[in-house]
Amino acid sequence: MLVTETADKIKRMEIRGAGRIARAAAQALRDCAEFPLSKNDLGTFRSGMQRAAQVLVATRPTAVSLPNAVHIVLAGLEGATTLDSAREGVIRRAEAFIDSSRHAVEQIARIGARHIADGDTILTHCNSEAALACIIQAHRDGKSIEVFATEVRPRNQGLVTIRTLNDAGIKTNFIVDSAVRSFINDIDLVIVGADAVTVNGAVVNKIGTSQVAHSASEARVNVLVAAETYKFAPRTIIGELIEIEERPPQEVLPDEIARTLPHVTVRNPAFDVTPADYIDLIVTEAGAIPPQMAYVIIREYLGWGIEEFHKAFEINTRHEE
Ligand code: RUB
Repeated sequence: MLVTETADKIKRMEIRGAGRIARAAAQALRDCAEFPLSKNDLGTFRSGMQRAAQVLVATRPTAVSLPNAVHIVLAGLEGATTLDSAREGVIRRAEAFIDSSRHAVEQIARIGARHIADGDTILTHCNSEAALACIIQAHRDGKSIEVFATEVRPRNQGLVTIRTLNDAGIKTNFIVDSAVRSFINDIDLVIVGADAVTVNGAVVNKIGTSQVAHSASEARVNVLVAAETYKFAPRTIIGELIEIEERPPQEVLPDEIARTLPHVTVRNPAFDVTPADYIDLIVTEAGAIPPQMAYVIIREYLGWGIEEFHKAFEINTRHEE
């Protein structure tokens, strides 16, 4: 698929969910690397790949999986001295990323399922491949479980979730988002996914996740986040904030109604931030960690330590002098 086509599908949310977005971007870069060039030289290839990366990263600002995936794939350009080796580097990196992303979900499912007990009632919010994989694995392991799934206004990702759970044969209750607190005392465990995990263990996920986690914390229900290591945000080490995507108001209120309400402004943030205090465990493919250990993942699995940032800063400062 062409880069512009993939970018368009991500923007329109035809491809959605942090893991799927990351794999689609990697696949688009892979296909782009194979594309014949008008000028067959390494410089043209490099700048073409950089431009493609920018187009993909600009589609949705919150899911850190997207720039992380692009960064991992473009590392295939490093050290390449010929066009062929650069092409091969990008293709190899992209395929390896897609493969490892799928394996990561399988591994998260195995680890996450261990934290689900026979007889548990689980609440999930939005549609997370990683979170659902844990729930489905527990069901496959023979545990008797029941799920509460939220509707997820305004884009109704809950419909995708209940279809998947239904197809897996899991007993599921479908509730509106505002009913979470009414049912929280029936819940044993909350499992959600993540679009980004910051260095201090806060989790950015679908709008409403923080309300779910707050209710769970108040009711002493454990909250488990299923997140691949490439959803951890390296630049939060230097205090960079995760941008929260604000989507079109028409998703919430149709224009014909909005037009009759000139004093009303519709706000439509797509994600929110759940502080580490409300999270018990983050299940990654490398193991289950308390949120406070997020830095270890950023350093050991993504290879970004504070020293790298210091080095980068020194270089920048020298340039500015
Ligand atoms: C999707 C969402 C999901 C995370 C994790 O939001 O918030 O919980 O992306 O999903 P949207 P996964 O529908 O706006 O993309 O585990 O599949 O990566």
